[in-house]
Amino acid sequence: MRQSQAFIPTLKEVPADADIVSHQLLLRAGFIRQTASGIYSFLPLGKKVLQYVESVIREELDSIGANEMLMPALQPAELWHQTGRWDAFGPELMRLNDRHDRSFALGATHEEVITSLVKNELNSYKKLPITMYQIQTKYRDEKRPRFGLLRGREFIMKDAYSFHDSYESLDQAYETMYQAYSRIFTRLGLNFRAVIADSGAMGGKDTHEFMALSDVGEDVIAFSDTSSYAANIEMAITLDSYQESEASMLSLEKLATPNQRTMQEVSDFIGHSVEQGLKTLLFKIDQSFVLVLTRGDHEVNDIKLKNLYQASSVELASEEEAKQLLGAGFGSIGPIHSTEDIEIVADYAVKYIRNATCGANEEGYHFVNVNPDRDFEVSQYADIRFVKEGDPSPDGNGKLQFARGIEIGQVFKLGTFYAEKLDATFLNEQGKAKTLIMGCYGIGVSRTLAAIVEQYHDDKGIVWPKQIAPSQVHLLVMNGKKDDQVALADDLYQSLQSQGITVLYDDRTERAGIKFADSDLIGIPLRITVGKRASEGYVECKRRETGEQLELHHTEVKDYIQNFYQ
Ligand code: 9G3
Repeated sequence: MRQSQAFIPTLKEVPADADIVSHQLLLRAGFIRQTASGIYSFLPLGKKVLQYVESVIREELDSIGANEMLMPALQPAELWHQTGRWDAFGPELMRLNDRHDRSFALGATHEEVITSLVKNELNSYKKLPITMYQIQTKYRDEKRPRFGLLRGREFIMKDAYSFHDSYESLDQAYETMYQAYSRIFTRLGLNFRAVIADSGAMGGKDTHEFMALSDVGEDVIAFSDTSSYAANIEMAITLDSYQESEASMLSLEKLATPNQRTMQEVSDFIGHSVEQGLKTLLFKIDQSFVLVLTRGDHEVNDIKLKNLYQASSVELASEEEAKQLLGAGFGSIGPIHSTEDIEIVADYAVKYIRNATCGANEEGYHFVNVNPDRDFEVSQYADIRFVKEGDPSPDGNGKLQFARGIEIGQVFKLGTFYAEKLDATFLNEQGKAKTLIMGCYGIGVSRTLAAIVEQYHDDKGIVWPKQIAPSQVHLLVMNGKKDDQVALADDLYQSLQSQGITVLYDDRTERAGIKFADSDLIGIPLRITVGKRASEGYVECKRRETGEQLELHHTEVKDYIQNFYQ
């Protein structure tokens, strides 16, 4: 591609409304432009990189026998009514009416479409298992689109769906797809972790998320520093390696603790560590109140609470409700109370606390020497806390560390949720109609592109990994007015391309400084500069990543490039 004919509008300045590096650089290097909030155009260089990312995905999915197809973005509302998701999803699901006033969803995902398609076309166990995938534009009307391609309202996703006659078959497909994802993200050069995740509203059981490690990631993951254990923080667990305390139980006392509200304040006031405190929170789980207890230094994990109760809603009660129910505000509530019995659920760590402190359900008073099971009854002990850095890894191997990640892929075992709703069955060997079992698998393609830039850049611009750079060589001619330079550069442009090497040729009449700055921004791994020594046939070769450069005779250039890319 000649830059004199190319559409690569680079920017000198950092755009004001871009807060993360990948968003800034993709704009400045002329890869994308925002059309509306959360909606982007991919300019030529951005489209090229997108193509390479997609080709890696296609190769790996085709190699495991998945069938590429393409489904419509316009989805009839009826399908979403059948699965109950038309109402389950609110404004995030973009909807429109056609000229006959029939309702459609703009596809946020395609479980409904693919399941209804398979239902009508596939009816025998002989045709199972089968996996279909597409690389297609998705629409989700995010409340706060931000971070460029990382959280857009129109984005490109590879979504795959597998259909099975048994859970063993689903397990195999899940494992195969998991391995394919690992190969994809490894080939794309990403530093990623596959983490145990929460299947949430998706129903289904197992699910893993593929996280590209990055400080701008929205998710927090916990992983062992010495083993392969890794989980989304919502799901991360630790070894309940609490030991029985030898301390003997002291007698319960009520102390005045004026104006002491937080665990830290009360603990300091009483004179013991915050681990000796009993944190009491009043939750509304579905419609009933539950007192939730954790050790003073732990945090309640509402996802674990939700999964424990299989609840559809879990939220903190208001201070008003706490006062009505327990007679005190948040800083003074506790599990020892006289009101009608409220269920008490406690984290395992609470079981082993001796002589703890907790609110006395009276403003400005706390109990000390509180002992669970003696002074109050716990309906059930469970793992309901967030793990902390340094907690033992649940496999007993190492300690947990935290990192932030960008979710670039997820694999789900869906089970029969959609097939039941859409009555998608197949005839088994005995000729009996059975409900299809499904898996679904996503990769955020445009998000992955941004995650790569987050992991591959320096202070001058993007530093593309070799295998997905918009071209292999960036060829610059220093002075477009010098015939010998232009002649040599033109000759190299033709000869390299004839060898199948992709070249971005900066043949513009810009001055050298602009060309070098743009080249650093765009981030092509290898730069060939034709300058003063063109008359002797020599060019300069510079590696973008390391800055290493050397003079080469133009006859050596091809081998050097092929060497660099093999
Ligand atoms: C919606 C909207 C947003 C959504 C969904 C539906 C997330 C929705 C979960 C998935 C699960 C898998 C197939 C590929 C891999 C991920 N956000 N999810 O279903 F209507 Cl507005 O998309 N789908």
